[in-house]
Amino acid sequence: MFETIVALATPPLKSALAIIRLSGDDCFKIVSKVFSKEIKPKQNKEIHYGFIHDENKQIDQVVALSYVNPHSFTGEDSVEIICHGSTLIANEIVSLLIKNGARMATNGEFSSRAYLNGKIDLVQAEAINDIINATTIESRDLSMLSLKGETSNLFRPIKEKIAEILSQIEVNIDYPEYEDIEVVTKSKIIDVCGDICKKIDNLIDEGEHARIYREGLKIAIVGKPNVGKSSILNRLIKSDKAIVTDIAGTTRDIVEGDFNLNGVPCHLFDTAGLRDSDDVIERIGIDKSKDAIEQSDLVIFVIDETGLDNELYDLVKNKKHIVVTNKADLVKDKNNKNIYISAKENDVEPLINEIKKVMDIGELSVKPSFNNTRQLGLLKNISSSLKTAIEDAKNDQPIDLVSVSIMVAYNAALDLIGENNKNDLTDEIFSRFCVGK
Ligand SMILES: Nc1nc2c(ncn2[C@@H]2O[C@H](COP(=O)(O)OP(=O)(O)O)[C@@H](O)[C@H]2O)c(=O)[nH]1
Ligand SMILES: [Mg+2]
Repeated sequence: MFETIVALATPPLKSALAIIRLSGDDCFKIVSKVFSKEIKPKQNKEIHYGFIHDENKQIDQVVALSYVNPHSFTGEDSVEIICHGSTLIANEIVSLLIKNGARMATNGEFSSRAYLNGKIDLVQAEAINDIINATTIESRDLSMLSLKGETSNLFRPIKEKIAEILSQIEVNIDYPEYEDIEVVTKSKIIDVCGDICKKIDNLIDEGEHARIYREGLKIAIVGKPNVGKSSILNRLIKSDKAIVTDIAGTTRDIVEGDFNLNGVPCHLFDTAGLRDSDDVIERIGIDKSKDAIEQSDLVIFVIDETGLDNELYDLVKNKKHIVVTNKADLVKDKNNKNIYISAKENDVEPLINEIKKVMDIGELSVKPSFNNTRQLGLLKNISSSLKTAIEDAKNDQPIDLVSVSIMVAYNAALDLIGENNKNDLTDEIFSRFCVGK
């Protein structure tokens, strides 16, 4: 029994058209109550033209599309109503549908139903959100691969391998009397788990790399007052956003700006220059600068022709950072170790190249990857659990202890694609062995 849910699928703004979506057992019945004719689809995907009315009052002229389960996004009976894009009309129709028995959908409820009904797995469900939020072509392309199921497909054989070794161990433990079962030796466990680990670690590396294309980078520009931090931000974002003056302490609040670096969305923070100050407002700005350093993935530590201040450098030396000498036009003796730029002369290319180098940003070869925090966390969990199993096997620990760690890895593997609760290991065992013969 699927309760019928309804929601406006387009933004609540004035536009040419708006789409209202319903899903659930009663959606044809509910829409029929407010539509000029009964919607009784005989086949999947029918188009119905008519009017929405509340009792005798006509609300809008619409087109309704009906999808018969399981041939819909959610896998349930569904209707999409395309009405005129007035927020007033769209809200009136949604209210009317609720009055007639539908319930307002919660965030992501259509996708979550698609997942629960087995139309998509968890990685695909996450990809829908990622596609909506993508701001670069590269991140859209990455998410598309996950949506099409290619990322999950990459992982399924690995999950199968974990299931296989685990079920072999369990069968050895639980049914020692069956002679035709292959005995799983500890050296086999070490080999198989080592092999799987290599594949998982590779997926982690690729995922971490792809992640910056999807999530972007936070970069803080810090340094003494007047070294040219704000000028550098303006050059990188190609706009005069931050105020530049020769008065030290000009930037007080954080100025933010975005630029696209080979498809990686970079978010810059230009900070107040770090120095001891008695000015209350400037002090708050300096504290905010320290927060920005904490939060960023990369710090650009700017110095000028006067050189590096060790006390300030201590604040960033433990973060991933680049030291860059600005005002190169004023530097007489350049060495080949430092990175020299001149914001004034619009020469910031060496800095851009260094950011690419430090963050490993090149041409992204778009391929399926697990690239969000949840997915990468689970992959790391699988890898470390398998490594524990390998260690335990090497130390000749009892086989049931070894299998506990592999079980943890297997559960994380199921969680990754959202198959937990739906699948249980005994099914897996019995589908592989004729134990009950
Ligand atoms: N000669 C020279 N002056 C620069 C350069 N970059 C910035 N400046 C000047 O240095 C002063 C301070 O710049 P600003 O960007 O406000 O520095 P901030 O305090 O670090 O944000 C301004 O007068 C800029 O015009 C540069 O590459 N060369
Ligand atoms: Mg400034």
